[in-house]
Amino acid sequence: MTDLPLVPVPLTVERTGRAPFVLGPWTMFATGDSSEEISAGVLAAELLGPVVDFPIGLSTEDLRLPGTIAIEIDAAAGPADADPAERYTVTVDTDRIEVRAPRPAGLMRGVATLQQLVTPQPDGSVEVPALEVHDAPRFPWRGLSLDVARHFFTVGQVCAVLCVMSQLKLNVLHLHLTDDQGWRIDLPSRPGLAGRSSGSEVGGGRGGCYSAQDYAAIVAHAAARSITVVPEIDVPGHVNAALHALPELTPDGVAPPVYTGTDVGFSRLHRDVPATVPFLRDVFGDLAAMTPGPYLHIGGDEVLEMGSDEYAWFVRSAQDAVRQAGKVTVGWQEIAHGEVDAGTVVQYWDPREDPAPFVAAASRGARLLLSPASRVYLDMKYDAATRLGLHWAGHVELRDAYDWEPDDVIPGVAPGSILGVEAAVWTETIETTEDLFTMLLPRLAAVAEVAWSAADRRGWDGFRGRVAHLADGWDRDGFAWYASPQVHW
Ligand code: TNX
Repeated sequence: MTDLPLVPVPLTVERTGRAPFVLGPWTMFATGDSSEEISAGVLAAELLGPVVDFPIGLSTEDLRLPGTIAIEIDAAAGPADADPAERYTVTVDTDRIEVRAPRPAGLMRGVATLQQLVTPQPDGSVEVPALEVHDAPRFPWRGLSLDVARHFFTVGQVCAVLCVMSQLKLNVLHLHLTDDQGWRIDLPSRPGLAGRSSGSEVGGGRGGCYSAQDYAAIVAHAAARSITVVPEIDVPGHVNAALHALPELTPDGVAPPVYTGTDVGFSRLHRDVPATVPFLRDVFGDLAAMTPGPYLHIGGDEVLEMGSDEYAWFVRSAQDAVRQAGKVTVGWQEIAHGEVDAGTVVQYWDPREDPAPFVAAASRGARLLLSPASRVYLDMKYDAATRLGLHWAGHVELRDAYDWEPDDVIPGVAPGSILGVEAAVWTETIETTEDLFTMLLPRLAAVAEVAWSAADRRGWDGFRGRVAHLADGWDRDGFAWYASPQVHW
């Protein structure tokens, strides 16, 4: 579709045949004077600076001057029939570049496109080919779920993830904040909880947790890139860390020990324990107050030792707590065994399960988020030789993460019920920044293209050629990546 190294591939790209724009120390960003435009300009300068190797200035006055890269809100920019939320236009001419979009998020997506178009030349100069891009996403939710519970990842590490996400136009960071091995967020209503249950992780390492300020910093870094943070507190299973710190949540009042293994399904909350309802109300209330985005994730997965009535009661109670806190519920696919409200987001992950419950939920107005494990679980090994990762859903090589069609994942679901696609990286085996990025890259680029690009615009042959060009940027930014043998890097 295009020879340009753009991932995800845009809706339309047209080369104009004119001479390229040449960047130099004289180049300036010029933005409108709203704070959103200035923020987009600052982010653009931050993204392009390392590519060109000289600082690029920013002005709010010289929008039309030659040599400028204009960044401006323009209601008419982007493909007219697309949702205005993230659509954008990038126009590169010999003496000017314009990035225009109806909304700030679109400006961010346009800047990400521009970053991929900047091409260092053999003679040391830096060019952008003359062209016009009109672009908009296929799905409004293009996410990555990061498990910070099995192994803890610091604010700095999460910000590095946000950086690579924004380069790929992903717009949702889902943080799996609690699990059997650790409770990673300090909440005001349960001041001792994180303190008592965050000092460990899988394998017995140091663990860690986010203070309210840490979490606010993650949210702010995400917002600067027009990325929404969706926090998850996993109930009613995966709660050993909560039970360890708050023994009043157990029937016998006895705290279970810290857990550092990797089994799932052995811990649970109890409907008939009096502390349970206040716990749900308070932790989701706290999380809502700390989270500007509209969604809270209630988990709901892998509750192996609970009757279906009690499970359905938990799904009801957690959704009520989230709604009372003013947010919309997201839950793993199992919640479709309970009563799912219209508008609730059901996150599909396990292809081994009968799809009937989530097909029914969708027909009653639930929205589906697709995370099929055999495609987008980026903690799966690439192949048998991969040092890290699990393989319960098979091996996930780059092509597996790329070559699938969201509309075909769940037979019987109308395409209009699909809200988007989300990759997930569980961290039972993943400990360091290098581990994390080796599992994310290049597969996150594949998932990003599945989620952003129109079905008729993308294809494996084109993708494997284009993705090869991203590796220079990953090296420049210090992100480890896996040299999949399916690509000529
Ligand atoms: C399943 S996916 C889980 C996680 C594990 C993951 C490992 C889901 C909702 N639950 O608890 O970490 O598999 O791949």
